[in-house]
Amino acid sequence: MKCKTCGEKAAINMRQHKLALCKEHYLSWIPAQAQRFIAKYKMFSPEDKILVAISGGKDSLALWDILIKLGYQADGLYIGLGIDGGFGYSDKSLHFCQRFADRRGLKMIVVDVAETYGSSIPELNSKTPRGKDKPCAVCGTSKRNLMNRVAREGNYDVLATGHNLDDEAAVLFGNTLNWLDNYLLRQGPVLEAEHSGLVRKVKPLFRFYEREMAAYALLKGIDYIYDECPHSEGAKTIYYKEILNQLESNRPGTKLIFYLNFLKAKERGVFAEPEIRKEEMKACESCGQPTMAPHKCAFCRLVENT
Ligand code: Q46
Ligand code: ZN
Ligand code: ZN
Repeated sequence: MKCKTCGEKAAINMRQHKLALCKEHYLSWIPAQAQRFIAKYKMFSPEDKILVAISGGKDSLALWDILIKLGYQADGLYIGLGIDGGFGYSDKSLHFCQRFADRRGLKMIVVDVAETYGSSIPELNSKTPRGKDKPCAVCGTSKRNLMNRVAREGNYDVLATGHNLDDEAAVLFGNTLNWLDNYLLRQGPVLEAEHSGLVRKVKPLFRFYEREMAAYALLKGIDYIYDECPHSEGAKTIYYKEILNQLESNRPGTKLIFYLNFLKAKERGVFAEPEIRKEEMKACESCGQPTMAPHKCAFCRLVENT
């Protein structure tokens, strides 16, 4: 297989795009594509201050790398969840993020949940009525609150996350199987702030396959944590990813078509907009962030319960 641009030996063959590229041309193709998507979906401009949520995994570190290469002002945000899993998952992931930032002289903000709020995510979870379940619901609530808070306090214009096409297609698959129209309505590469206290969220990698991001990180020499969070094991999204991979291997491009046609259907107004939102949100009595709850937001109730 030869590179389509220079005819040298290809480093990657992307059947879904009918495109093979060598290392050099792949490493310039990915940022150029990312820039095309950033512009097409009006994610942000060079004047905007971007906060990138980083986990130490390949996607978020590749995203940060690409944004810096494209000349954007992007700082990193690492949230220390205090997840051990028997091999120090959180400590390890912090180490990869810190090394990435230090080597490139980038600004990284670290919020350690246990240091700031007195309990780690598994500890906060153990004190809830469903404390024996996985901590993912508590983790999600906490991450959303903290990402928004840091972005607002630091005057960032936009929060960028490293979700790739496989992540997005798997979530879409689950939302569609269960016909969760409220979730479908709020799924997309750009989530506008529904309230002045919320920051815009964007997913610049949403059109890249997971495999393309792994290849980018590898060829670019980005060191990242290979281990997944121990609580991700057995998650439904992993099962959905496997099913989508089977479909993809028979018909390359299936995931991309599934997701892009969903976005088109949304644009055509297939999903009705609910009447609620903006006006009904109030400031949390504790942290001041917008919430639909009557007094305190879900995160403050979690933290104050302990
Ligand atoms: S939610 Fe659950 Fe993830 Fe949090 S506890 Fe781990 S698997 S990190 S995206
Ligand atoms: Zn080439
Ligand atoms: Zn709050």
